[in-house]
Amino acid sequence: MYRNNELNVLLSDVKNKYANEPEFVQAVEEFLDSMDFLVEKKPEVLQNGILERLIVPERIIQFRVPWVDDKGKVRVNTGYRVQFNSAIGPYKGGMRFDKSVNLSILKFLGFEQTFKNSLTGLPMGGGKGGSDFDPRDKSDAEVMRFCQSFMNEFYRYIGPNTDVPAGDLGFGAREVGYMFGQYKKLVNEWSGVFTGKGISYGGSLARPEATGYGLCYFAEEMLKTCCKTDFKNKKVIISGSGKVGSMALKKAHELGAIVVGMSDINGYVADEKGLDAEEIISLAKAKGEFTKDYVAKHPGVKHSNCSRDLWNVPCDIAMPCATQGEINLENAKQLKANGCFMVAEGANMPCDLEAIRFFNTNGIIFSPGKASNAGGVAVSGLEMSQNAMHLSWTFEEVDAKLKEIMKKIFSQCYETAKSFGQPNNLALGANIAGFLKVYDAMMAEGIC
Ligand code: 2IT
Repeated sequence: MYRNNELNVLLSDVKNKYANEPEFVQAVEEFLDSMDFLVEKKPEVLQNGILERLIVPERIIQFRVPWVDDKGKVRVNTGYRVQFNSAIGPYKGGMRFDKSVNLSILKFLGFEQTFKNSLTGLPMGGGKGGSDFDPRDKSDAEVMRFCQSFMNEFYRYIGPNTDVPAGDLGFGAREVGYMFGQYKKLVNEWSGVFTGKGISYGGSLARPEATGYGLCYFAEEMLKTCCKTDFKNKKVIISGSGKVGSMALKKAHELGAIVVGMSDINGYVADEKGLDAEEIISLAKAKGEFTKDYVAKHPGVKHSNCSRDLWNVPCDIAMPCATQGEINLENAKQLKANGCFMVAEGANMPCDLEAIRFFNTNGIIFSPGKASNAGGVAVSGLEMSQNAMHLSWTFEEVDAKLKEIMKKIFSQCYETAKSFGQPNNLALGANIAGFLKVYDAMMAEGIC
């Protein structure tokens, strides 16, 4: 129950209306938890239907994507783009290709993206899209035909100043390339309409590293400011061996952490002396997964074929980098019992609401993905700037800017939480700081 009754009514409306969208309802509830503190200090936030407008996407596009597989059979998937909020800039956010994709997941991701993008300080609105197409068991030619068919409809709704998609789960450089190529053909214009592009056609250096590196830069600030320590000799566990997890592993290792456990879709491996980071990174890069090969090469290593069991491995710091819904209350309690004192989200919403509330009331420093994984979209924003200026920055230049942005995001979250009498509640800080910029813009732009 919130102290503010309007928020109670709003939450119960959201729960009724979107009962079949559990991920979206979780994202809204987590956000309203913070709004309860804000409206006490700034009741005008409840005027002009700002919260009611914020939780409804400005536009949802849904379309048929027919394509022909390698056997000549016609297949059909659904394509989506949720254009959530454009108050502070063009819609910006990734595309997810996975069997699980549905509107609940894309709406939760688009909603969170709005505040994440606001926190970066760059002019980007929030959006998310994708398809229930699974690229993992498809040939390159099938993926290309699918992407071309997708773009034959999608090109009408995007543009460098309208909506700039990028990658997410199941959507990497290959998919960006095919989509970008088809867009260029249809519109007859080269523009920075996608980010995460290859370096040869306008991509930014350090974009592949950005989310994982940014997560570690953010975590460094948490360690320094909230825990008066650093990464050196801290035991870290990381879930997920995709782009985010493997780059977080690389940077955490570089900063002196001992990565004692890591998972992929097939299970996890653990070694209290530290895993071989270089080997994992090269396996993960080649195949997107590593545990089976790692166990074969290191027969004595502790492992299980249940990825979620990773959270039973004793650690100081946990970095969930796989996907939503990885850590529940039981996992959170186990982490605490084993001595974990910090959880930094690299994925979007990997911890459920009960787990987050447990961390915040049991002395575990927690950062929400919308703050600590913002490095990816931040470098996407830098890619848009480079494209607009028709120039390219060096890796070092981009990395330095990324670090600066992550530091600024941390201090916004930290200072905001403190000013609301909730020190170290970085989720509250992220929600309020991310919201206020969007709020100001929406107020200035009138009711639209
Ligand atoms: O969740 C995310 O922030 C992303 N998938 C990156 C989005 C982007 O536009 O780079």
